[in-house]
Amino acid sequence: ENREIEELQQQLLTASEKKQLQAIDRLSGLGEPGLTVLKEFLQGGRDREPNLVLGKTYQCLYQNPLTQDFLLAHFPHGIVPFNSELNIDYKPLQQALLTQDFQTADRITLQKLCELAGEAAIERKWLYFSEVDKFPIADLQTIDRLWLLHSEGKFGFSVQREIWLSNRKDFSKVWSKIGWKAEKNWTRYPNEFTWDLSAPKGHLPLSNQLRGVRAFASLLSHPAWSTP
Ligand code: UYC
Repeated sequence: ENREIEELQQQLLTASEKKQLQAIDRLSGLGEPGLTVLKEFLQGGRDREPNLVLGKTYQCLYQNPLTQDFLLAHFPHGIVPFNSELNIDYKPLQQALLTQDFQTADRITLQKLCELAGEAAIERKWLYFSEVDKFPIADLQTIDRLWLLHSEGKFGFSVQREIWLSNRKDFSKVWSKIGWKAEKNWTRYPNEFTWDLSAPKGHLPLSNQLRGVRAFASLLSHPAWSTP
C-alpha cells in the first residue's frame, strides 16, 4: 500500500496534467496517507501560479471532512486571489464552485457581472455590451480563474473565447459546440442545460441570448483575455 501511495505521489509531481488529475482522485480515496500527500502538494504549490492540478487538489481536500480544518488554517481564502478593482466579494462564487453547485455559481456570476456594470444593470438584471467593455480586467480574470480552476479547465469565459476564436468568431458554430443549441433549437433554461462536469467544454457560465449576442461578444473580446 505504501508503494501505491509513493507511485501516485510521483505521478502527481511529474506526470502529464491528465495523469496528475487522475492521481488526485486515487489519492483522495486512500484515507489518511493519501490525504497527507495531497496536503503536502497543496502546500508546495503555495507560491506558484494556481493551475488546474492545484485547483482539483483543493477541491478534493475541501470535499473531505477530514481535511476541512487544514484548509481553514492554511488556505482560508482558497487558491485564487479575489482580485477586484471594485471591491466586489467573490467568496460566494468560490463557495458555489467548490461544492460544484454550478447552477448557483452561474446565477452568482451574472449577479457579479451586473455589480461590475453598476446600479442600472443590477436593477435590469442583464448587461449592455457598452457596460461590458468597461469591466475591470482584474475582476473578469478573478471570475474566470475561479470557474476554470474549479472545473478542471472545462468552464469559464476564457474557455468559451478559445472555442469562439477557433471557430473564426462564427457564433452559429459556437452554439452547438458549447451545447447551447441542438439542431435548430435553443437549449432551454434551466433544465436542458448540463449542470455538472459531463457538460461540453465551454458550456458554462451561461449568457442569455434573448437580447442579442453583442454583450457576449464584448465579453469574449475583452482585453482581460489578452493581458497576463
Ligand atoms: N437561454 O436559450 N431565456 C434565461 C440561455 C435565448 C429566454 C436565463 C442560453 C433564446 C426567456 C438564462 C440559451 C431564447 C427567458 C438563459 C438560452 C431565450 C430566458 C435566466 C442558449 C428564446 C426568461 C437569466 C443561447 C428563443 C427570462 C436571465 C426573460 C431566461 C440562458 C429565451 C441564463 C445560454 C434566444 C424568455 N435564459 N433565450 O438572463 O428575460 O433571464 O424573459 O437565448
